[in-house]
Amino acid sequence: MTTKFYLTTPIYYVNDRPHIGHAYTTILADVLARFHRQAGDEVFFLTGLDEHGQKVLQASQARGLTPQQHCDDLAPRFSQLWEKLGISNDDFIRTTQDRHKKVVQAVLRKVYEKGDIYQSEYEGWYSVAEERFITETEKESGEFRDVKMLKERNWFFRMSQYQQKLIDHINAHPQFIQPEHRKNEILGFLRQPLTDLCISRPKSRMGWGIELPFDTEYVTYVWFDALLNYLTGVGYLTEDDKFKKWWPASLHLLGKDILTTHSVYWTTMLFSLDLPLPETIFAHGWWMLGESKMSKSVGNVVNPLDLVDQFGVDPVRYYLMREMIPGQDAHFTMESFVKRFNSDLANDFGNLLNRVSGLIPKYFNAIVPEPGALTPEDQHIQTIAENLQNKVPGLIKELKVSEAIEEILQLIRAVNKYMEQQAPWKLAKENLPAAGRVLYVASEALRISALHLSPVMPAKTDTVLNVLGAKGSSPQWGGLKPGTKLGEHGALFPRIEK
Ligand code: ME8
Repeated sequence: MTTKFYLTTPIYYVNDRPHIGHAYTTILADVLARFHRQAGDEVFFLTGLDEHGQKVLQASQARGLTPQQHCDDLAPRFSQLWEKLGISNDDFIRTTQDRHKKVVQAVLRKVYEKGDIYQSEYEGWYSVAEERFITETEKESGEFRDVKMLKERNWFFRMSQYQQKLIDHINAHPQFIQPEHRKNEILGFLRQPLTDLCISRPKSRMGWGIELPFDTEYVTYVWFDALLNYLTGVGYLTEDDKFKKWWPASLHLLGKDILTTHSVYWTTMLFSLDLPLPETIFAHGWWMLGESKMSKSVGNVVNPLDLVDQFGVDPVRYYLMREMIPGQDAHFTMESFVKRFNSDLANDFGNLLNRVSGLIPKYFNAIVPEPGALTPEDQHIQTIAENLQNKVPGLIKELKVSEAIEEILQLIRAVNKYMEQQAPWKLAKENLPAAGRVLYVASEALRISALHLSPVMPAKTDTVLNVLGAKGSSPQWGGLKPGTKLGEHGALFPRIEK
């Protein structure tokens, strides 16, 4: 039976070009999507852009463009970057698309008719930077910038009435908010009374958004609009079969900065719509540069394209996946990038390929030799390779991508060590079949590690599998066929010299 797996990234604001933080979430989602497809699951992977609201409006004004011109100009920078990074998303949603505006307006009508939306005058602290009213406690925390007192007539969503239902849901579904410590933060937040959510902005103050269907003087608050992309993307209210097939989402992947909007605003919106909640919301940590979060407003961002142009796509994907433990923060440094590249990719993985593809042509006419009966040393390598099949899927399910990679690298390191001990280059002179056996075992382990690494480095592992004539083979031991002619290749990961 195939399992369906619907996963999403946040839809990013089009207020500037994408940086490595956006690339990280999107690559992580892509790696998960590829792992699931490899395991035989049916996957729908959605990403896209958040194009309404004040931040986008301000960014367009700063460039002297209309907001729509600004969005149309910047959107390709995201989609083209995703293409360059090998992102295998199934759809790319933009909130200014008609299909989305229709869903937002239909949802507003439904929620309004249900009696979950009401109008009221509200006076309170408003954070211009965050685009929302904040509580007194939040103001005192000092974490919000551009705070001012604002009095306005607005439309509100009765979020507060769903507070207990949400708490009960979180407690009854341990997988719902991940990692555990983030779930506890949300439960802590929910110990305070939940207020209702202001879901409108008067056009007189901020007109860039989707008009409320029941009051044309207002546009929809950007978060109420944006979160609904997860429904639009799978055909809510328009393509019933598609929607039935994919909803609820299996995984919403996001950074910890937007966990509250997802676990509180979004879930109560879904309650109001009588729709099931996503299975898991996973909040990863931040990429930091020095002591600060990498962000456009701080201005300390690393441009993923610069790295990719210099070192290639797969090493960047590898570094981001290996270096961050999802759930914790990670520090970006060029030193750690170069170190990972040289040690894991050039010395371990690339070196194993070079050995195999250097020795088999030299002693066996580039034909994969017959292994014959395996020795205990060979079987040790076989066991590590076979164990990966049990370990990797479990780790991926828990989003422990970094640990999964480390497991695969341990196989590669074990094979390199085995090669040094067995020294097939010496064996070839005394006992050619024994050299053949060792080279078979090493090539087979290389094939299996390349298959396991392929969701992380699709292009480079493709090269390895092509060399071994093993594209599309299964990760079971014995998939490499003796008699296969090896292909040729260039340097897989040329060492980065200082
Ligand atoms: O919040 N480290 O969009 P956004 C890791 N439009 N991840 C980072 C990061 C960093 N330093 N900086 C950004 C929005 N991210 C809304 C979302 S969803 C319905 C609406 C990633 O452009 C991370 O995934 O500010 C974070 O949650 C997201 O970008 C925020 O992107």
